Amino acid sequence: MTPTIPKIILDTDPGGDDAFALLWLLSMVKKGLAELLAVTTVDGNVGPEITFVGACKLLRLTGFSQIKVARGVIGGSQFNETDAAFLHGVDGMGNLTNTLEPCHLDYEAADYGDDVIISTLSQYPHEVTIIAIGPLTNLAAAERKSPGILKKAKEIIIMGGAFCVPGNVTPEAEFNIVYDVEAAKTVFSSRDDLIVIPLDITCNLIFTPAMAIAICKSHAQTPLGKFILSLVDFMTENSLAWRETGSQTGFLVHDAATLAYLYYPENLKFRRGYITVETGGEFTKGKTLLDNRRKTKIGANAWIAIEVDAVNLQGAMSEDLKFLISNLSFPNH
Ligand SMILES: [Ca+2]
Repeated sequence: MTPTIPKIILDTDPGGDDAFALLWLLSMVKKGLAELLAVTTVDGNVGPEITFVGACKLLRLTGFSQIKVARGVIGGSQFNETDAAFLHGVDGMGNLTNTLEPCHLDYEAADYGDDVIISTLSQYPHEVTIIAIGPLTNLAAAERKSPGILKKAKEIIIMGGAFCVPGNVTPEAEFNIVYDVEAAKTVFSSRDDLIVIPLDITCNLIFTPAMAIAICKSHAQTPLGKFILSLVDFMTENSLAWRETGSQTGFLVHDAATLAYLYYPENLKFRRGYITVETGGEFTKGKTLLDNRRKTKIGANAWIAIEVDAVNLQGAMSEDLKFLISNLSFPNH
């Protein structure tokens, strides 16, 4: 059987690490190895209009402004503590988006993420891969509006959850899950073969300023080169301040690990399991749980990544980003 080019919806809340996931995916589009049908933005790291504008500007920066962008469904969050602007910047991307060309799409006129997911999965049943790297609000809204629709995806790859490591928002909870626990519960109930990339492995993916310099090399003065270098510096400084990487200089590219599942799976190992989400705990809301007791179990809803080859994963990402920055379509970039 000849492999087919993956048709993809990227559901994202840019987000410094979202930016690297999107750029890595665009390198695959550039190579003819991905068809990016839509970017559905979502309320998360920063508010819904800001994630929409950020995604649009990144697509424009890289010459992909023809790709459809959807706005996030409003009102999903039950998480009242904070967004993640303290880590990612008030614009989600290092306070750098004001240095980029203006947003080319109208937020108010954009379709909502749930509607785009429903229409796209209906148009291409069992052909579309959803990569979900933000809170699961849009996916859950689609499932509630059209029960069973998420089963029409070919596969759903989720960055989210923390099982045997501390959370990155509360002691127990990872951001994408705790930001909208009801959405997470809905999505984890939607099918039995979710692909879940948790904090347990993404906390090993420290992307460094030296890697960024190597990627940009002779393109350091181009708009994309400047953006990458500045974003990595910003994220690194904040990540160190928030002890995200210990003493290691760099920042965690959590979301980019989803791309490895599709294109470099040799870098990941998985186990089966039934993930449940704590939706009501006073101290543990947003915690993701697996039953590791040595007793007979029936049923599972996910494949959960448990090991990563961080060196080779980031090597693959770096080489593909080099390809992207060296092959942009317009002469002055
Ligand atoms: Ca994200």
